[in-house]
Amino acid sequence: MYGGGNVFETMKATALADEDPILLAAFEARIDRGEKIEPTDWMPQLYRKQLIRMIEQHAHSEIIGSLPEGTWITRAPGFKRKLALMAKVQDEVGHAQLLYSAAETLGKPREEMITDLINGKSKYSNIFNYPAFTWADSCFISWLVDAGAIVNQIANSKGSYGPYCRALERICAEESFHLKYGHHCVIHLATGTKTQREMMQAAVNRWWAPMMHFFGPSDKISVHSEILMKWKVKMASNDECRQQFLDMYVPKIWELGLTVPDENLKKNTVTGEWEFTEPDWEEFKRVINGDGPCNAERIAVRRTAEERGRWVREALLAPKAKYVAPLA
Ligand code: BYC
Repeated sequence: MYGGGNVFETMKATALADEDPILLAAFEARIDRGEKIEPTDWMPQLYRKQLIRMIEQHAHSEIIGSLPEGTWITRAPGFKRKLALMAKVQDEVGHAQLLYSAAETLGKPREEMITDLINGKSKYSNIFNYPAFTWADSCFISWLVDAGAIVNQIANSKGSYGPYCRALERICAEESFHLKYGHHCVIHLATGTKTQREMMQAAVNRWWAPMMHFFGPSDKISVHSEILMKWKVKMASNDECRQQFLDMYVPKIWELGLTVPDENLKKNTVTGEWEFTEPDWEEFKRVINGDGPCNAERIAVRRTAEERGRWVREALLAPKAKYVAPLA
C-alpha cells in the first residue's frame, strides 16, 4: 500500500484525464508486456514529468555525492587508496553525465537542470548533506552508500524507460567496483588498531540514520511510488529496497565486529522482515528541503563550479575563428 499522496492523487487524475485514452491504454499495454519506451515514442505527460524529476534528482545526487568523498582524495591513506578514490569520484561524475543525457532525451535541457539544482528547486539524495569528518566516513560511503544505490539501481535497470535503464546498467557495473573498494577499506579499519576500529564504528553510528532515509520514505507515506511502480519506472518500492539492503549488509557489518546503532534492529524469524526503529521522517524532510548540516555548503560548491566553468562553455559554443592566410 502506498499512501502519501492525496494532492498527488488529484494531480495524477487530472493529468491522466487529459490524455487520449486509446494512446494511454496502448502505452500501458506496452509496459505490461515489458517493452522499453524510447524517447520518440508516445508517452503520457505525467510519465515524462515523473521520469525527468527522478532521473534529474539521481544525476544531481551523483555530482553532489562526489563532494564528501572528493574532499578525501588528498588525505586518503596511501597512494593506492588515493588512486582508487580518485577513479571512483571520477566515475560518479561520469554517472551524472550519463543521467543528465538520459533526462535530456525527455526534453529538459541540461543547463536548466543545473540551474534548478543550484537554485534549490531540484532535490538530490539526503545522504550527501552530512559531513565526512573522517577517513572512515568516506569508507562508509564507498561501501554502504554505494551498496544501497546498487540495490535500487539494479532493480530499476529492468524498468520501462530505455535510456534510463541503459544508463543504470553501465552505472551498476562501475558501482560494483566501488563497492569492493569500499568493503576493502572498511575491512581494513574494522580489523585494524583500536583507534581504527573506533573510528569505523563512529562512522557507522553517524551514517546509519541517513542511510535508512536514503531509500526514501516508507511505502505508507511515499508520494510517487504507486504510479512509478505501475509504469515500471521503479521496480521495487522504497521499503523493499531498504529490506533488501538490510538483508544483504547487516550480517556483513556484524561479521566485522561492528554494531548498528539501533537497538530494535532484528530479523523477524516468522515474517523474514527486518524490524527497526521508525526513521525520523521529520529530519528527512528537513534535510531534503535544504536544512541539513551541509546543504548550503554543497550547493555553494556547485555554484562556484558553475561560475568558474562558464568561460569554458562559452568558448566551446563560440563560432570558430576563420583562418585567414596572411598577405604575401
Ligand atoms: N533523498 O514519493 P517518494 C549514489 C523525495 S547517488 C532526497 O518515495 P520517489 C552515490 C522524493 O524526491 C544515487 N529526496 O519519491 C553518488 C519526493 O520529493 P519530490 C542516488 C528524497 O521518487 C556518489 C519525496 O521525497 N540514487 O549512490 O518515488 C557517491 C517523496 O518520496 C529521497 C537515486 O537517486 C532521498 N533519499 O522515490 C556515492 C536513485 N527519497 O520530488 C554514491 C533514483 C525520496 O516530490 N531515485 N525523496 O519533491 C529513486 O529511486 C527514487 O527517486 C527514490 C525516491 C527511491 C529516491
